[in-house]
Amino acid sequence: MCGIVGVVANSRVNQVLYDALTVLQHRGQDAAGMVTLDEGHFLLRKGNGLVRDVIRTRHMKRLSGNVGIGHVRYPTAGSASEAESQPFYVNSPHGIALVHNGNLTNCAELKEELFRTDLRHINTTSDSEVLVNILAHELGKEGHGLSAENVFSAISRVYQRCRGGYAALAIINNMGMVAFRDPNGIRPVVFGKRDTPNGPEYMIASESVALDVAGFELIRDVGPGEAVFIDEQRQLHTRQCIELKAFTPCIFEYVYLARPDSIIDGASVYRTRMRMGTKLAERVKHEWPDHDIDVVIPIPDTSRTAALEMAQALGVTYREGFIKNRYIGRTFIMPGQTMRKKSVRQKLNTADTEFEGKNVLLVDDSIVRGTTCNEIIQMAREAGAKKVYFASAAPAVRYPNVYGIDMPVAMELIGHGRTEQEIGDLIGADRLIYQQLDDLKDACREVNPELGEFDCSVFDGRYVTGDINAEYLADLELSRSDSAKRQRNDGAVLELQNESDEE
Ligand code: PIN
Repeated sequence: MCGIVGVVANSRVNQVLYDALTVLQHRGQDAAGMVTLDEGHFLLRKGNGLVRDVIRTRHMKRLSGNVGIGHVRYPTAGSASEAESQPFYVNSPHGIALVHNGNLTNCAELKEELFRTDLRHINTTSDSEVLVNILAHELGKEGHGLSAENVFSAISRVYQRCRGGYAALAIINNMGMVAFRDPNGIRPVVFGKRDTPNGPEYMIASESVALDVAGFELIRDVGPGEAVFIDEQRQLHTRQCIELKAFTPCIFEYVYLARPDSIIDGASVYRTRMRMGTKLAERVKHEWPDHDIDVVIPIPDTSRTAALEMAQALGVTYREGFIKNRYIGRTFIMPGQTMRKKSVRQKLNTADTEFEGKNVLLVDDSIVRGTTCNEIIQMAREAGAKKVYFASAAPAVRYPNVYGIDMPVAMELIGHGRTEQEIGDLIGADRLIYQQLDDLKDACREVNPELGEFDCSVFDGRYVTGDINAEYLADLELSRSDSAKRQRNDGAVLELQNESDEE
């Protein structure tokens, strides 16, 4: 998962971009970067780390220009190396800088095509480098002077070639900025406007919260298979560039990825999480009418919204029993179960009074690997709980994600191939309550009735793009497992050291 933002303004954009990136930081903490365009020159700063660590005052001083794009990365495809931080740049045609959130599922074929047919070399394992080259190649076919029409016809061909879930933003030198979103609308991206005495300014971003902080008014989401182009004269052009397929936005954005104060595809993320809590309470009432829950305790932060609603609907006390250390330092990328366990106790502590002698219902947004909830249940018992029940605001995560969320591979998911009973036993809960998938979908649809189907692949294993087979998933297993990451990160650590040596 990554965060992207772009601004076309009438004055320097570096600060607006920086602020937006910090607001999108929850979408990725591994790398950050920004490109601005000043009188035909692209100015770039990117690297591994948080926004505040990568982009310093000395960099801001040279990031001049009224147009720019920014990125925060959580690695999905490719490695976590410095070379794969974004934006990516290609010099031909025109000069293009691009940021991307998502994952191209046909990346290997595209890379091959780029090399053999389009005569373009890809120097990293990042699918974003592939995407910028595909866009460049298609724009190149449009010739010299580019109009909105040329941009749209190039994007139509990008949509025909690129499969998967992706939201991307590109600056085309001397032309403007273009945003596009995969034909299923899996990854989110919105755009908004603010008026200034010198004319309108536009922001395009992964989440509406970025627009809010900078005073841009949300216009709407970029539609699936649509393109939004803002030209040099600050004229906004939009076009449906490929026949509308099934619109299936990623439901996991509502579960956990997005900030609660964002509006995604017309639905307040906060409100959807409230409904998830109500639905969970209904399930308890229906399946366990004689429950003996004394207190509902959220596992901070995301689950608070659902837990509070759940407690209210059940008529049970809500208590903050886990306190999170807000000042915890950056934990370097440490795959592996032992480190994960240790980091839970560094992050969370119990307020024992809220557990002693009580039957507690702990609520989390989801259960992925099951390692942290296992640890948390033990902590609740050590704090004196009589019984520890566990509720997940999302259904069992059973399948890997191929559309840009850094989920573990199937064998690392506690829900893969296991029944709810088996999962409950493994995490050590006295009872486990999962959200039902239809209830989760309804929780979102009740907030925006125009929402229909979703990409729910991590829950139901149905990959909406129709191109995912066993072979693809086996390859994913090889490249994304904990051990594969450990090998790659050895390299990444070296690069981090090089960076600090230089500065
Ligand atoms: C919590 C986010 N949320 C917590 C992410 C843990 C799964 N995990 C998914 C639960 S917060 S595990 O918003 O960052 O506070 O099942 O993999 O152990």
